[in-house]
Amino acid sequence: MTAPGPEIKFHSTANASMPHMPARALPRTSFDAQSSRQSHGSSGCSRARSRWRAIAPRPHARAATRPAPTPPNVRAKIARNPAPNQSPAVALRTAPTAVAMPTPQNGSANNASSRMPQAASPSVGTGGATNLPVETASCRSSPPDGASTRVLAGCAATKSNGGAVRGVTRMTRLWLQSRRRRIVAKMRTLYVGNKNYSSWSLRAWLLLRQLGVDFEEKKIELFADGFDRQVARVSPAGLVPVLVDDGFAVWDTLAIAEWVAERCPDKRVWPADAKARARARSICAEMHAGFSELRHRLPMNLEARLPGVERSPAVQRDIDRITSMWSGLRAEHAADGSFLFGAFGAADAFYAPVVTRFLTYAVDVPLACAEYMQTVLALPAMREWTEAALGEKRFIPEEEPYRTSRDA
Ligand SMILES: N[C@@H](CCC(=O)N[C@@H](CS)C(=O)NCC(=O)O)C(=O)O
Repeated sequence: MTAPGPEIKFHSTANASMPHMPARALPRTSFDAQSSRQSHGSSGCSRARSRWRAIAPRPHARAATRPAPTPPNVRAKIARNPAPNQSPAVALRTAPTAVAMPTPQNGSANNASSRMPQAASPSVGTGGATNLPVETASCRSSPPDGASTRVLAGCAATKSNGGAVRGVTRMTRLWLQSRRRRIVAKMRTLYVGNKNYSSWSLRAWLLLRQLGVDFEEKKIELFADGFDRQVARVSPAGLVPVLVDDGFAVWDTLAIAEWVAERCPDKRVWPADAKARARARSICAEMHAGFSELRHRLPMNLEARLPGVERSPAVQRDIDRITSMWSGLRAEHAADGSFLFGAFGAADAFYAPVVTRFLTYAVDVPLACAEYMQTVLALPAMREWTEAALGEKRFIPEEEPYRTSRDA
């Protein structure tokens, strides 16, 4: 089997001499949550969820990860002088971050070095975003805006409270930021499936990697004995991808994209323009909820070349909708860059597995789409994923309606 290369077929140069493969029976694949539920019977959400409850953290486990309490004198000061628009209770809640900041008065990092790992260490399972005061710095170099300022409320309190916590030096801030970055890099984990087959994993992984978000990845082998057990440890939904950020699990690719957009506002998950942003969300939702024929009949399989697989009218309708969508968006955003909305973002990550499918099944596309496919395939992160996929040895029959082995 040849490695995927840029052999993209587009209308003007369609190669009629491609080897023709007989289409075999078309079982469903797992690349659709609904179909995988059907094919696995009871192996899905319900079993996974009861296991999830069984392994949920006990109260004492959560308590062990709480930041150290704010000293009484600082608590009193903060309660007397809450930040504007902040109740004393909120100021106090965010105080551990604020008081951990070094000050010119005490000339040291105070308790920062001992507190940082505690504040940022994984607190298993059920914590919400508001419990995570520090880690936005890990994927952002510029100050946050809008809703995200909430997570930096500790810093806001620092500035407006003055006294012992005013006047943090730039050097020290940078030191703290880089320290946070190192800690957080270890704490954000993306659980993915097999790279050759797992299209939803590719979407989330590509988005994070190409945007430069810090994370480590862990693979859970699809259709392996331990899959249900391993995935249930991190998500009640029983599917990959799952992003565990500081102990807080976010599952489902759309939710992961939104989480990253909120936590890392400098990473441009979505276009800056409101209408373009809405359109990008629309086509991601369309991918997420639709194109079921394409997904079932032409499952992602990066290392395979299957040019002869027959395409039903329903599959062709999905293909036509996608190529017309890509052509329209490329024409509209040509001046802004080479991706669907100019710069790379979630929309491109969501359609990346379609790009690979068009390559695997030698789908004939208009020139603008062929160019777009080249652009996606040339992304450093896409190359990295593809290389890893080609290095995987596993052949998963459940994902292979058209082959009996990797060499077939
Ligand atoms: N709607 C989910 C779909 C995730 C999904 O279907 N993942 C597949 C792998 S690509 C999976 O975990 N399959 C395992 C199974 O069905 O047991 C998302 O957007 O993340």
